[in-house]
Amino acid sequence: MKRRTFMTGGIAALGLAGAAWATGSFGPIFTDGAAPLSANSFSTALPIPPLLEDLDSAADSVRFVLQVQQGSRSFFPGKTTRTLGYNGNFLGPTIRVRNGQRFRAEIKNGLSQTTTLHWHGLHLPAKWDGGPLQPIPADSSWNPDFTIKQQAATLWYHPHAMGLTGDQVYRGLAGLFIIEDELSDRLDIPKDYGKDDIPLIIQDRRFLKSGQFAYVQNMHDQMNGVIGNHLLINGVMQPVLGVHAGPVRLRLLNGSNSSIYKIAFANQQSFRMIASDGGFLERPLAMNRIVLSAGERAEVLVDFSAAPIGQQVSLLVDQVRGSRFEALRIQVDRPAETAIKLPTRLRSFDRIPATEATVKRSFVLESIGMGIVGGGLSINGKKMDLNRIDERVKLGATEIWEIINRSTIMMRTSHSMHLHDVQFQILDRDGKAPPAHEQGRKDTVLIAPGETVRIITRFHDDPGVYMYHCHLLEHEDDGMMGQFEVVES
Ligand SMILES: [Cu+2]
Repeated sequence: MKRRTFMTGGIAALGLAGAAWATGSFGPIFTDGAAPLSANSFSTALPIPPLLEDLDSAADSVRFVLQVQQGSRSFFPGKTTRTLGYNGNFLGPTIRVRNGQRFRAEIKNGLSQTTTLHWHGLHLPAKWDGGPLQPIPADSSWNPDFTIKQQAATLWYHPHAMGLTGDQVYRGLAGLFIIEDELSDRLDIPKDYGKDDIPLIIQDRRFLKSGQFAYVQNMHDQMNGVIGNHLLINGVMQPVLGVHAGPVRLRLLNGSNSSIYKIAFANQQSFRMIASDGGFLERPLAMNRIVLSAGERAEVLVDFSAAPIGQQVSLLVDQVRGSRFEALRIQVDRPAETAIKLPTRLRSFDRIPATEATVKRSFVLESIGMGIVGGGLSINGKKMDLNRIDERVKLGATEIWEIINRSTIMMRTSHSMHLHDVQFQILDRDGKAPPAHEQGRKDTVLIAPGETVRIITRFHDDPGVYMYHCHLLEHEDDGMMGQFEVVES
């Protein structure tokens, strides 16, 4: 059964201002008790996004085609929801590449509006970043061409057009981007995609009674993000995944617009985290729950070796402000198919010393002039302006960025800071070293209300203009974004 506590805590946490907005028009949105809610009730097999066909026959290069298109899907019996997808109705195929390969793609925009395609987490030349500076107008194509220069990691792709990101992602535009390398080949871990190496794109949605998505409905949604009351895994509600009685690797993506998820098993089963946003950790970390903010990823290993055939384990996803969902049932349905001896060490990891940084910058995330024209969400008191470069970074520099979530009683929200082009390391949270699972490579980091997080990164190569922004997509679209230019000195 789904356990629903729709908006509990959410409204309470908002205080007076939130309550005032919340009494406005939530519109005809399905909530508790509104039937029909459960389309599937754990009868649908978890769909696995297919691996996108590489159209290039050479080993050292790949070429992909993605068609951005409109579609529809029935999330509820008798209701049709208008959706967007890449090469399909909702979400997109998984792109898998190897470090060192030349990467070419053709992105065909079949929509009636502009889109872009951003490679989230990829280190790449600025002109192929796919941010708001690289629009793909309706009925046109975009042909990125660059070399993968990055270690194995679970990344993703999604649109990033100015002011349209949240809406287009909500309607279905997102997919996984997996990089493999010699280390991921060598490690004795599950790596059979779709069998024991399972991608889980976790998202939530709200629907109107008509069956259409209920995207931003009011100012409350804009300021706090759109929090759904239905949970999707790989685009479906309440799926079932059959696994072997052995180790299984889950590649978790919080692909929601603005939710922060606490993810755990109903039986408190422990798992081992092996990778963060940008690749493998130094060693597997035993955990029994993990928090992912919007845009973050984690790879975890779950060992079902001791589970009897037929055992069922539920994956629970808690919205930090909102509902708890039984998101996925995992059923051990066959004997072990691999004899993997999970490693105790994954890789050596060189932490960037704070002393290497020559430049320190501060970024204050806050709301300004609430409710007035030009007000809303900002970074350092400024809203995103495509005609303004906010920060100039010298090519080759190592920098410390201090990110401050200046929350107020009126506007108390977490943010999810994302930098394009680079993977960074978290130096500290409010002056304290981050927990072990946050000590690996990161491109997105949760900043709690009132918290200050310091990150460090090297801006190696590739001059040009990139974005930094809050990955709560309603915040990003409201202007909580800026541009940094990597310049040759
Ligand atoms: Cu934010």
